[in-house]
Amino acid sequence: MKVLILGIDGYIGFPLALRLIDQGHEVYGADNFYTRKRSRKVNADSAIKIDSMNERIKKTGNKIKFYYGDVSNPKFIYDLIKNIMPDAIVHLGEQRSAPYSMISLDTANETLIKNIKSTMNIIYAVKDIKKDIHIVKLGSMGEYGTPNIDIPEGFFNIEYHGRSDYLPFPRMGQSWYHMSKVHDSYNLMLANKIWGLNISDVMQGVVYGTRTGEINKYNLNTRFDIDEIYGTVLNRFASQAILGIPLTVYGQGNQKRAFLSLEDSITCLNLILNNPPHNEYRVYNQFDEYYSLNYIAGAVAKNYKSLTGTDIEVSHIDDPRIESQDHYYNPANENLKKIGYRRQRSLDDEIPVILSDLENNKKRLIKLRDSIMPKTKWNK
Ligand code: USQ
Repeated sequence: MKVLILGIDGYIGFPLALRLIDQGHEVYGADNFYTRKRSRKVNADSAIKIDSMNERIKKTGNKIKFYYGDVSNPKFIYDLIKNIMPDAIVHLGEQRSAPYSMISLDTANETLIKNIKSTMNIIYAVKDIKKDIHIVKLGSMGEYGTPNIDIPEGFFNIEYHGRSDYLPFPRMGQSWYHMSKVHDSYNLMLANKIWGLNISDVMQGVVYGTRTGEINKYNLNTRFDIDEIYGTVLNRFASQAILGIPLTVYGQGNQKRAFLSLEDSITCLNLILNNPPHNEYRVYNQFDEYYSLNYIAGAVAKNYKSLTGTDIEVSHIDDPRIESQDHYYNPANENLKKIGYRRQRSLDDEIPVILSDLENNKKRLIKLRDSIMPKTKWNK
């Protein structure tokens, strides 16, 4: 396959590129290094050192063809697709932080407009240039929010006032970032309805981990964020354990979220690429298991204790977000299982590896200490 990865420099994009070149696919990638730049803007950085894109490509034996550019620029996307004529596009090139989108009107607009525009550019370019391209779009489990009923994969049967229909499941994002993904999903759904585009919309949970088989093989790290803006919860807890900071559980910690390891995330995207839909808008809920935040904090503390013999404190700090604290949560993830997904790495497989990688990067972690406590508040 010829695969174009938009956002190839990111946490998921780069390990996915390594997996695909390892399997003999032709890999093309685009990025404008937005996350590298924005992360520095909020005085943060990857806690694990990453190479420049040039160095990365050299270490793969020049197997990736890279284009520098912004996916929210229509001309860039049209030229890219005309040049490459890919079989599949994996769109990971969006602003991906919920807290960043909540800093100000500027960052909210930037997130909404750039994210929605980038997906629209892809939709139109695919429709105009090569309609059979498989669009794999990274959405978020957070699009659904936390309804008091089971969460299906995208659609559900509903009866109302004596009539029934099969409709999109309500989307109730809890940040402007998550709402940008909701808008993307509706736009993709419409693009399939009117032009028959082939779309896999991936509702991904929170990803954790530092490694995949190919990261080890090529000795090439992916970025790892731990700050309050770009760091996600389990990766942050692991870095706090190494720094000896009490783990920052927001609020009561009974909030439940869907999780999967980096290795499993790459495996799922690979399975999705190998199972393209035909004239279909297909939704995958991409996660392995769901856990409460208290459970995740407990798992990090337990693994830290068994590695070092030291107890780590779990603190409950004021929740900077507006989110349900104690709620029902039961999402389905059957569609990935149907195409062959089986968990490869569990929490207890992965947490010791993360802790050991972070211990080896302790000097970098110490420099990032000030970026850890949450400053971005939803109600400000
Ligand atoms: N949380 C803490 N302590 C922390 C950080 C976060 O308790 O130090 C809590 C949050 O309040 C939230 C949960 O952990 O309830 C998840 O937060 P997160 O920052 O790990 O994840 P989130 O903001 O939801 O976004 C991340 C990625 C996003 C992806 C999403 C999947 O940044 O790109 O779409 O995970 S999901 O969470 O399923 O929506």
